[in-house]
Amino acid sequence: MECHKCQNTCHSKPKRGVGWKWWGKPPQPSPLKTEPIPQVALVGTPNVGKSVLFNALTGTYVTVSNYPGTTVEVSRGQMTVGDRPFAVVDTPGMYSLLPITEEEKVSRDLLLSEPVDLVIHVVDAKNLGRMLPLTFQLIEAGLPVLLAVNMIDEAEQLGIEIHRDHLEMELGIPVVTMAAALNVGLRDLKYKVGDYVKSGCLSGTY
Ligand SMILES: Nc1nc2c(ncn2[C@@H]2O[C@H](COP(=O)(O)OP(=O)(O)OP(=O)(O)O)[C@@H](O)[C@H]2O)c(=O)[nH]1
Ligand SMILES: [Mg+2]
Repeated sequence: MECHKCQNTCHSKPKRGVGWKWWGKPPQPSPLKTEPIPQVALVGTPNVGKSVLFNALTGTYVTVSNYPGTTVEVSRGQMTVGDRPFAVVDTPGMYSLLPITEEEKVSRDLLLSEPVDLVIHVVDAKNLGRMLPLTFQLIEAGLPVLLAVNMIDEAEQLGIEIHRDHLEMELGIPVVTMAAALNVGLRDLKYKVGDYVKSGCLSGTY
C-alpha cells in the first residue's frame, strides 16, 4: 500500500479522524481575491519613441514574444503608479487602424482584442499634423486615449511650440509633453495615468 505520508510502499496506516479525511479531497485554499491589473498600450507610428518610453516605464523585467500566429515581436512589462501595478505593452509601429503591414495588423488586433484600459498614443512633436489622424481614429474607435507628445527637446530646438492645454481642449483627452529619451515628462505621464485609475475615467481640465 502506498503511504499517505511518504508516498512509498510501507505499512503505516493513516489515522482516521485527524485533519482532513485521508480518502477525500484535501482542503482547498480559498482563492485569493486580487484586483485585475490594468493594461496600458503604447501605440504610434514607427520611430516616435514608444520603445524608449516602454523601457523607461518598465525597467528590466520585460518579456518579448511573437504575437500569436505571427513573427511580429511584442514586448510586455510592468510599471508601478503610486502603489498600483500596471501591465504595459509596447506595440509595433502603426500609421492607421486600417492595417496594411503585418505589424499594423498586430497592433490593431491587440488593441481590439485585448483588455486595454488605456492607450498612450506616442507622437513626434515635430510632426504633430501627420500624427493626429491616428489619434482621431483611436478616439473614434472608442478607446480611452492619452496623447504623449514626445521629442519636445528636438521640437524646441526647431522653434516648434506645443500648446498642451489647447490640444487637451480641442481633442478632449489628456495630453502630456515629454522627451522620453531624456526622462522628461515621465512623472507627469504617470500622474495622469494614476488620475485615470482614481477617477475611473481620464481626468483633467478638458
Ligand atoms: N531626441 C529625442 N530622441 C528620442 C526621444 N525618444 C526616442 N528618441 C529616439 O528616437 C528613436 C526611435 O525610438 P524608438 O523607441 O525605437 O521608436 P519606436 O516608436 O519604438 O519605433 P518602432 O518600434 O519602429 O515603432 C531612437 O533613436 C530614440 O533614441 C526623445 O524624447 N528625444
Ligand atoms: Mg519600438
